[in-house]
This record gives sequence, C-alpha cells and structure tokens, in this order.
Amino acid sequence: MGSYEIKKTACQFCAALCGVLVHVEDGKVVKIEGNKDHFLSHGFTCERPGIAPKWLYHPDQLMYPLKRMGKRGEGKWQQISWDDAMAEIGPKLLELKDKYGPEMLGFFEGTYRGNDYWPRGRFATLFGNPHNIFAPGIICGINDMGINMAVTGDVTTWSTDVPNSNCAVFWGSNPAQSEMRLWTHLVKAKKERDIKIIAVDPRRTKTTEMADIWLQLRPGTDTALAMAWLNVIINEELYNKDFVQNWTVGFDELKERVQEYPPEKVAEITGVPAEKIIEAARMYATNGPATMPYGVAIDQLGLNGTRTEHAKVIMRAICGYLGEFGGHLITRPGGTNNGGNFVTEAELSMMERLPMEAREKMMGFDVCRLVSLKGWSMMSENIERVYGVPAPVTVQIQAHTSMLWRSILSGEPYPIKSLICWGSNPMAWGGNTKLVYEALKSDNLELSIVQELVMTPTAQLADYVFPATSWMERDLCTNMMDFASLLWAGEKAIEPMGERRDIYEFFRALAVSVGQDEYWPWKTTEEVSDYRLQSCGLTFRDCVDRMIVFPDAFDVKPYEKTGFPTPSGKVELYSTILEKLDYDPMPFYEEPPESPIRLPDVAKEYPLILNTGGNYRPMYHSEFMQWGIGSREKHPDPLMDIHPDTARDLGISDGDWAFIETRRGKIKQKARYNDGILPNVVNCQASWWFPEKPANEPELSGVWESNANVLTLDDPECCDELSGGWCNRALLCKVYKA
Ligand SMILES: Nc1nc2c(c(=O)[nH]1)N[C@H]1C(S)=C(S)[C@@H](COP(=O)(O)OP(=O)(O)OC[C@H]3O[C@@H](n4cnc5c(=O)[nH]c(N)nc54)[C@H](O)[C@@H]3O)O[C@H]1N2
Ligand SMILES: Nc1nc2c(c(=O)[nH]1)N[C@H]1C(S)=C(S)[C@@H](COP(=O)(O)OP(=O)(O)OC[C@H]3O[C@@H](n4cnc5c(=O)[nH]c(N)nc54)[C@H](O)[C@@H]3O)O[C@H]1N2
Ligand code: SF4
Ligand SMILES: [Mo]
Repeated sequence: MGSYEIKKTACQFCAALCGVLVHVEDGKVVKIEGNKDHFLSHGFTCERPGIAPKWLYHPDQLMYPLKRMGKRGEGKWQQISWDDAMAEIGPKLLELKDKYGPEMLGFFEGTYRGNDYWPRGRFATLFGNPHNIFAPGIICGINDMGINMAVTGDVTTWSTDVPNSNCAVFWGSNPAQSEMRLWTHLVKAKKERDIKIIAVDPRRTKTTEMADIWLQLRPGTDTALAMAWLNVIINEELYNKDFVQNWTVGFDELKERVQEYPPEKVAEITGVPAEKIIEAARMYATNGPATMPYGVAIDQLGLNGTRTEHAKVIMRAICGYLGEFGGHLITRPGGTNNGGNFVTEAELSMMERLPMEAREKMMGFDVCRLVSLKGWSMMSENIERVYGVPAPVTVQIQAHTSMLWRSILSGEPYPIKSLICWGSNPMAWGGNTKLVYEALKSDNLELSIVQELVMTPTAQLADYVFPATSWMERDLCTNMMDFASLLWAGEKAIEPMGERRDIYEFFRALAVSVGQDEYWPWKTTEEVSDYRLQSCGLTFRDCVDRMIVFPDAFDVKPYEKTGFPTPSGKVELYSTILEKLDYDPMPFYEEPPESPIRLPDVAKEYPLILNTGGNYRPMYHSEFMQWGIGSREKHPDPLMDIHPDTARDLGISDGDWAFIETRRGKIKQKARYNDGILPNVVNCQASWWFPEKPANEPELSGVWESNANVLTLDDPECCDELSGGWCNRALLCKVYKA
C-alpha cells in the first residue's frame, strides 16, 4: 500500500522561511506548495520549492561522511562512519587546543541555513573559543545589526514593514531578484495605493524601473549621499520633532556634522544632481511611515560600509519610523513582548561562561570592535538591563575574516589551526579567492572539516566532509536572528537520507568528541526544542501546528514602556558606544579604497569601476549551479552587465565572453548589454562555479573561471574599520574580449 502525507514546515532555501506544505509519497518528496495559513507568508512561495524534489534527489547530494586519503584537493576519499570520524577528530582538536590554545579554532558559516546558530555557539563557548566566527555575514548585515544595536539597542533593520508603508527606499538592493516575497508586496502596494519608491543603485534593475526616484550614484559614494539626505532632512526641519526631543540624544552634534554634506557638494562626489538628492530626502521624510530595508551592496563597500548603514539608522530614527507599522518594527528576544519566554539562542550559547580573557582572544577583538566581543559585551549589558536576557550572540558577532587567511599563513597574530565549515562555501564567497585557497591548502591548517549537501570547491579541499540534511529532512525550531520574539517551527518531511545529520546533531557529535557530553543532554532537535519551550507550556509538536509562536510579538512604540536598550535609554545619534570603542561617534564619508579618484595611476590601467554581486534567480549564491534541476537551464552562464557604448568601444558584442581583470586576477563572464548601467561601471555576478566540470585540483569544479571573488579586494587596510567587511563593490578593473 502506498502512503501519502503532507508535512508542515518552512522552506529554508533562503532566509524568508515561507510556510510550506511538503507532499510526501511513499517516503519521497514529490511536491511542495505554499501554506495559506502561515502567519507571515500566507501561501506565498517563489519558484525554488518547485525545483526542490529534483534537487533533493540529484546524484551530487552527499550521503556519507568522507575522510581524505590523498593530498588536499586530490579527490581521494574513503567513506567513514560518524563515530569513527569523531573518534579521530575529538582527540585531534584537543591536542591542537593544548598546543595553541582554544582560539586556534575557527568556524565558517554561511547564510544560516539550518537556522540554528546556537549549537555552534554552545560548542565554541564550552571549548573556550572566543567565537572565532568567519562568515560572509560581515558583508551581509551583521555590521548593520551591530550599528543598529550601538545606536538604538534594537535590531530594526530586518523588520521592515513594506506592506503598511507609504514610502520604501531600496538602497543598494534589488528585491525583484533577491526577495520575491517583499517584491510581491511592493508590486501590489504600487498598484493599489501608489506607495512612493526610491532606489539608489548605479545600475538599472526592475526595482529602479518601478521607482518614483532613482538615484544613479557613482559606486561606493553612498555615505556621502546618505549624509546629504540627513543634511536636507535636518536643515529643512523635516524630521519628527517629538521623537527627536523625547527619544534621542546628540542631535546638535549630528546637526553640525551634516553641515559638511550640502547637496551641491555631494552631487559632485556622487554624480547625482543636487535637486534629485533634495527631492528624494523630502520624499522619504514627508511620506511616513516610510521604510528602508537593508541592501547588501552597502555592506560590501569596505571602508564606507557600516558608515552608510549608520547614516541609514539615524535617518530611520529621526524621521520617527522606528517601532511603527509601515516603518521598522521592534521585536524583542525570547518572546518578551508578550510576557511568555522561551529559552533564547543567546542563553543556549552560554556566553556567561566565557571569561573576558578568553573573549579578548577573538581574532579582530581590537580591530573590528563594533562586531567583535568587545562591542558585543558593551551592548549586551543594555539588552540585559532592559529585556532581562543577554544580547543575541550567535549571529551578532564576527571575527575578522581578512585577518583569518593571513593568520593561517603567517601565524600572526596567532595561528588558526583548525576550521569547521558548515553551510558555507568560502571558496565562492570569500574576498580574494587566491588567498582563501592558499590558506585552505596550507599545511599550517592541521584540521579542516566541512558539513555540506554537495562536494563544493571548499569541501574538495577539506580533510573530513560530513553530509548535511536538507531542510526537508530535519525538524525546525528557531528564533531566526535571535532578536525576534517569533519562533519558527516545522517538522521534517522525510527521514534523513543516507547518514545525513542536522546542525544540532553535527555539533553535538563534535561536542561529545571533545568531552562536552554533560552539556548536551538532548539527542535531537525535537528534544532540545521541547526543553526550550517548556516554560511556555508548549512542546515542539504544538509549535509545528502553530508554525510560528508569538505572532503577536510586534508592539507599536515598545520603547515608550521600556526605553531603548542603550546606555542613555534613548537613540544615540551621537553614539557613546562607538565613542567608547574609539570610533567616530557619527558617520562620515571617505573616498572608496580603490577608486579612480583615490588611485588615478591604477585607474590608467584599470579604467572601469567593477561591482560584483547583484542577485539573480533562481540561484542562491553558489547554490543550484547543477544541471538537471531546472536552475542552470534558466541561467546557464555567468553574466556581466556592461553599457553598450562601453562594450562597443571594446569590440564586445552582447553575449560575447569577456575577460574581467583586476590587480588580483582575472575571470570571464558573458557580456549582457544594459544601457541603464553607468558607462564607466560593469557588474559581474558573484560566486560562480561549475559542478559539471572536473572536481578536485587543479580545476576545483571551475571555481577559478568565472567567480568574481577572484577579483575582489580584502587588504586589511581597505576593510571597514568598524566591522572588517571587505570590498566587493566599487573596485577598478579592465575588460576585454575573450
Ligand atoms: N563578490 C561577492 N561575493 C559575495 C557576495 C557578493 O555580492 N559579491 N555576496 C555575499 C553574501 S551577501 C553572502 S550571504 C555570501 C554567501 O555565501 P554562502 O552562504 O557561503 O553561500 P554559498 O556560497 O552558496 O554556500 C552555501 C553552502 O551551503 C550549503 N547548504 C545549503 N543548505 C545547507 C544546509 O541546510 N546545511 C548545510 N550544512 N549546508 C547547506 C550549500 O550547498 C552551499 O554550498 O556570499 C558573499 N559573497
Ligand atoms: N536570487 C537570489 N536571491 C537572494 C540571494 C541570492 O543569492 N540569490 N541571496 C540572499 C542574500 S544572502 C542577500 S544578502 C540578499 C542581497 O540582496 P540585495 O540586497 O538585493 O543585493 P544585491 O542583489 O547583491 O545588489 C543589489 C544592487 O546593488 C547595486 N550596487 C552595486 N554597487 C552599489 C553601490 O556602490 N551603491 C549602491 N547603492 N548600490 C550598489 C547593484 O547594482 C545591485 O542592483 O539577497 C538574498 N536573496
Ligand atoms: S522566498 Fe522562496 S526560497 Fe525563500 S523561503 Fe520563500 S519559498 Fe523558500
Ligand atoms: Mo547575504
């Protein structure tokens, strides 16, 4: 007799976590549809769940743990059991810890694909490791969260409320490709009620086409532009006077600072006419409630990254858009908005057990101070004072990635000897791929562990590769980003295939292998979820039925009851936390590190400005590159946007392969004519590799051919001083026909 079941969970192909119903026939996933009863997604899905069944059963999926037999990257593997592998790994980790200290270990994360970060946090704390987390998060929002927390205490950047907004600003983002659910809301809002839309982007996209105002700026000049908006908003008195008076400190200092950025001067820096700057600032400030979602381009500007985010936070605050529907909602850790409390991820990470001396060992502790444990400890005090629980830690902090590669190779400031990589492909995301490769190949690195779905170029260079469950094979219970009072739950649709394990079980196995057994009493995600929910009188199964716990978590102006979790209890326009961390307490603009103005001599050889990134469907970073599931068929080749006039001058026709070269290296992509990109700018897609090409050395599945990170810049002096973020945008390159 055949069986047919429908299982309730959330899609985890991206961070939107849409509620879905997974149809399972005879133990196999056959179809996925949106769940209309879901509190946030109401039945919406993008096209990715459509490719899920083919993806899940694709032959490239890993099923068993593997141990390297030959040299790194040679492709000689032996299947090994989890137990045997852990019996080798545990003693090795302890030996390295003994020799080099617990800080010798680093972790790679990606976009939080199991949506549970705390098992890594707990493991690191108990190991005595200063949370040496190296991840693209630092060029993707963690700096943004950090600056939000420093200025407002709350993380408001993710909880942007477009459906109720009168004006939405897309600054360095293109939701038409990157966030389909938000895009759907936007299209609907524009049809129904003429929501104002502003886009800030050097390149024409569907988002800029829909915008009422499109500011086409020179790449990397965003901080100057944002300061000019503030100049207009403050000098024309368009801000929310009540809010500024009652809920902020430092307004006078800010007012003085923005005088350095009159629109006329900023027009020269950015190339955007002064009238347009003024018009946009007025539109944002006078069409409230307005919202300004995060845009990842900003976080990838190196030097100027967090400073732009800083100016954006200030704008949201002084216009009175925090804690408002249609603006930016404030959610609180652990469900505290409505009295109920589940055990938060921060609590599960047991940070209180990590002594200050250990924390100070974090790679970059005194460098990227806003996001290292140095800044975190300062901010967490305020969070605990106001909310009674520690600040989120597992996605809120980050070590210095560009220091990491150098520390492996040079041993300075201390050597990283072992890496654990989970749900992440640094050979595709890391800035300056050549350096990433040298570090991952280096004999100085004594133990390299990857947990993956497929044999990525990164996994090909590891010592052990463990198979991971896809989201369809695991239970889900997470309060994503921890700050949210919401908690998502879902049940596995099918049992894990082969010997795949989820992140909890992966880190539990590692933990047991180094003697942390007593702190990991729960064997499965379901067991630990029951523990987390006990105090709410709920079980994991109850939550699967509800899908989201505490949907009433969004409170209007919750700060009126509690104040803001900052030292002063107010939004600190002049940030005392930044001041204490020895940063400028207010944002300012600097010329991008590799620009034609800063480096005119380099620009003679590399005359074009290079942006790398810009999402495209249905790929997710380096994922779904395999043929046969319906994604490569839609998007077979890597594409470079180039202005037709520029391309013709270079003898490049639409669709020609072209080389793109920077001082770091060269790749090739196919030219795509776009007469809406600035003529002196090209845009390359980011993390390409070709799973159909030969795996292992030297090709590593084509990771050298078209991966834009071969071109990107991660010199420590060019990185963001607040966060350590490196430069994927606003670089210098030359382009020629291949
Ligand atoms: N030049 C340039 N570089 C960039 C960017 C850019 O715009 N330009 N964007 C940056 C940004 S914003 C980001 S977020 C990063 C993304 O960087 P990553 O998050 O590392 O993304 P991927 O490279 O796709 O690697 C994710 C890996 O996780 C695996 N995976 C998926 N689901 C699971 C799971 O459930 N469990 C486990 N164990 N593994 C899983 C996938 O197979 C894939 O290999 O790239 C960054 N790099
Ligand atoms: N299809 C798809 N969707 C995704 C992902 C994916 O890999 N694929 N990844 C997810 C992740 S992890 C992230 S972080 C988000 C990111 O998604 P978004 O925030 O939308 O960012 P991008 O698509 O990388 O880039 C948006 C725009 O920034 C512009 N840009 C480049 N340089 C500059 C600059 O100097 N200033 C300004 N103002 N704009 C600039 C580019 O032209 C581009 O159009 O998308 C998520 N959604
Ligand atoms: S937007 Fe698409 S990929 Fe992301 S969670 Fe929703 S259905 Fe999944
Ligand atoms: Mo990202």
